[in-house]
Amino acid sequence: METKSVVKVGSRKSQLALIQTNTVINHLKKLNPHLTFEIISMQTTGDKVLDAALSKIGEKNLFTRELEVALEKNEVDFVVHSLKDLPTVLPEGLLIGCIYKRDSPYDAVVMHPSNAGKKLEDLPDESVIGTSSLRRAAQLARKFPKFIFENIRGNLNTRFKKLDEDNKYSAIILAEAGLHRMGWQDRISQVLDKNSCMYAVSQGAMAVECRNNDSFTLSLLSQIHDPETVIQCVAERAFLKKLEGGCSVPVSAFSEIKDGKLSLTGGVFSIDGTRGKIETVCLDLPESIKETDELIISPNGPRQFAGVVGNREVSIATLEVAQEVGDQVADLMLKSEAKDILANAKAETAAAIIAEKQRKDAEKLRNGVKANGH
Ligand code: DPM
Repeated sequence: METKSVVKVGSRKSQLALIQTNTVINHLKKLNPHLTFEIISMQTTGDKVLDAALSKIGEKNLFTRELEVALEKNEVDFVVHSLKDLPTVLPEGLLIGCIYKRDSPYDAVVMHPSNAGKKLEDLPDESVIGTSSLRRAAQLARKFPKFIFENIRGNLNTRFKKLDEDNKYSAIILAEAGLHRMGWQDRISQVLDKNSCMYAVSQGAMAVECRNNDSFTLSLLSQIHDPETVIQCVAERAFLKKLEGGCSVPVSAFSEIKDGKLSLTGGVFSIDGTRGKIETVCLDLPESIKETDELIISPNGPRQFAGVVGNREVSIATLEVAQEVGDQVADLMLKSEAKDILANAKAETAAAIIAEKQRKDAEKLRNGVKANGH
């Protein structure tokens, strides 16, 4: 196996991305003091296109593509992502070498300063709630039909500025994990439980992507692969993968490991939140989640479960169950009215993508005309 003394790490340039990258690097440094880590940061399409909702941009790997190209070209050895931003199907030759111990998977409400101390239920009718997540808007519209949901984009710093200074939004909804990582936990007014808003698949977990033939990096990352997080995220990702969802449709999840069982609840909603379907599957996990004899290495590189590898701590048998739980929830959905809800949501999103493209083209044309002095 090739060894290295310098490990090159790709990251997005946003403050949150760099905080996440440094968390992973600092943990690895502690375990491997002889290694040096060098961060190579870059912008992704998701960072550049700030005026449209993610779901309207129409690409699955918005926040990851440029970094994956750097991996493919050997310019970096691994890349730290928010797992929820990683598509369920990764480019050939790349995989998730580890998933770091999950932070809070829940969504949190951040109020406009004039509503400090309030909860969503205290806000008046027609309050504007800022979110560009279809999943959050759909679920909250079910619970609070009196609110108006509006897009808010930009990195977390920009959103806070918009909330506090524009006086347009009464509150915005963000992942609790991101708020904690940025040190903004004091602004959280309320954390949403599974009855008001189930989280996104893999929310709160960070994943590290690397090349499937890079055994040095794979064994390095294996040290910080968190067994419980891996099992839950594989189940959640298998569910999303089978539904062929992404950030383009309102799909949500809730998973738990208790008394040797893994349970996953999945939710599928219409964009306006008027329709929804929730299904749960619970299966026994194998006696021990540890691999007893063989490591999960097949002739074609490590075996993957929704893009994730196992290690000595998480056996193939365990990941097979996790994948089965996700598949079964998806199968129940596809046999129910959720199939129709999903198809409609996908069609609506596809239409919104076309409308967004037309808006952009018209804008370009107008700007072009201006530039020509007409
Ligand atoms: C994805 C969504 C959002 C991000 C859609 C969703 C939120 C989009 C928005 C797939 N990625 O959750 O339904 O509100 O406009 C993102 C955040 C984090 C990772 C920020 C956030 C931090 C938390 C984590 C953006 N990706 O959700 O508030 O590591 O899970």
